[in-house]
Amino acid sequence: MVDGYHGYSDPFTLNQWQQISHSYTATANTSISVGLRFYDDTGFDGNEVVYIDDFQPTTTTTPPPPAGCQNTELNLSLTTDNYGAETSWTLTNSSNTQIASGSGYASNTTHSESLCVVDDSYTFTVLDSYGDGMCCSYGNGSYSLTGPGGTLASGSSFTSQQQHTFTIGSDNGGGTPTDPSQYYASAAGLTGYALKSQLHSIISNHQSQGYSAIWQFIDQSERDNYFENDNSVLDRYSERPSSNDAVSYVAVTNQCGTYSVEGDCYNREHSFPKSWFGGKIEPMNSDIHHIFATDGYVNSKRSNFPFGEVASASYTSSNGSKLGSAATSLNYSGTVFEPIDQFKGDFARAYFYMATRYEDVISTWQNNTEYSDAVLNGSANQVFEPWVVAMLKRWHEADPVDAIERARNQAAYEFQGNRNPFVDHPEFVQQIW
Ligand SMILES: [Ca+2]
Ligand SMILES: [Ca+2]
Ligand SMILES: [Ca+2]
Ligand SMILES: [Ca+2]
Repeated sequence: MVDGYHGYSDPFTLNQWQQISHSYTATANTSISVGLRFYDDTGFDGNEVVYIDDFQPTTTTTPPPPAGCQNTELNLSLTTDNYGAETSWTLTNSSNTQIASGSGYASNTTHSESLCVVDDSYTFTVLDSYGDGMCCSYGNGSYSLTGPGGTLASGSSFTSQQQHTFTIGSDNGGGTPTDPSQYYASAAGLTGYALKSQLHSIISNHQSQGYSAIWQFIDQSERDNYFENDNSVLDRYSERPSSNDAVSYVAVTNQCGTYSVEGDCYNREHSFPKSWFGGKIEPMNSDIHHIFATDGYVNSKRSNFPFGEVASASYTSSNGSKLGSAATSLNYSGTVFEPIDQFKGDFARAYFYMATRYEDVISTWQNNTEYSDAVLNGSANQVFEPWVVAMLKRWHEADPVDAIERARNQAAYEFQGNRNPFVDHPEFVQQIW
């Protein structure tokens, strides 16, 4: 015996094998004696048969600490919440090979780790096995991964997982996020419709995930982590930003379904109505940048009417979204739907995205319906009728980009592979329109 007694069997587990192990760190090359003891417990009268098999001493050599990283050193700092065991992470390279990972963390503790990586593109994924992220209902966990060029990935509040992509290369001083710093490089210096066309090239290679995957996006990334901060579905037609919601949706459970009143279920709203682009045509029909989780009933009230400012409402949702006749200041007469101020800019930037992503096909869409004609002007560059340009710019300026939209844009990028340029660079709107 070199280290006392270790590794007891469970006396209540009978008639089956139990594995018992103990590791011992020797201070020098030496011989070690291993002994086994059998205790007389209840029911053990000295005539029992005990089998011992597969005794396997193994040696592990701990490598000496590396004498400094010869490539690029990244530093991970991870602070767990009250459920540290739920947190894990992986780092994969451009061949999708996992090169580092971590799990099994103690709760409410901070772990620091240094990673030595070669030049490549990487995906850093943080996972939460329970699906409630690392913050802030049960403690305040967070993580950040930094390289010589600054922060490559950071976060705290998410659901099941959060992913970050970045590139380590000698040309950029050792680590910059792929998004969005390099994303718009080819548009540098451009303005006007030349800028818009270049943005079109940059964002046009996205991979449609299909309309059913929109449910998954909502489940993963369209949650209220901002207002009630209760992880319910963030529904822009029912959310009351400064008071308690009348309607609250549990992700997945409350997917539509049929509805007869507001509050019955949430669905996938094409903020840019699908009839305007000819129906269920991909990739428009499943493009997450203009599809939002909204109350099914309110969505049906909105129908395919243009967005606008309402003079006199015939219907008002629980958060004040209105359907009614257009305000005279709008320079449009007809029925319009007016979202609340908090989300007007969100929808405006979704429209600027549509005008840019689909500039190669959008000029014919005004022929599809009465309302697409009311909104679109038949051009590939300006895209919108003058009253719409004026209104969207007004909404864009009055409701600037916030953390909700930034997080959604990043999630959309990870979901389908392209970004909304007007969330990343709000100044592009003025430069183009
Ligand atoms: Ca809410
Ligand atoms: Ca609220
Ligand atoms: Ca907003
Ligand atoms: Ca028109």
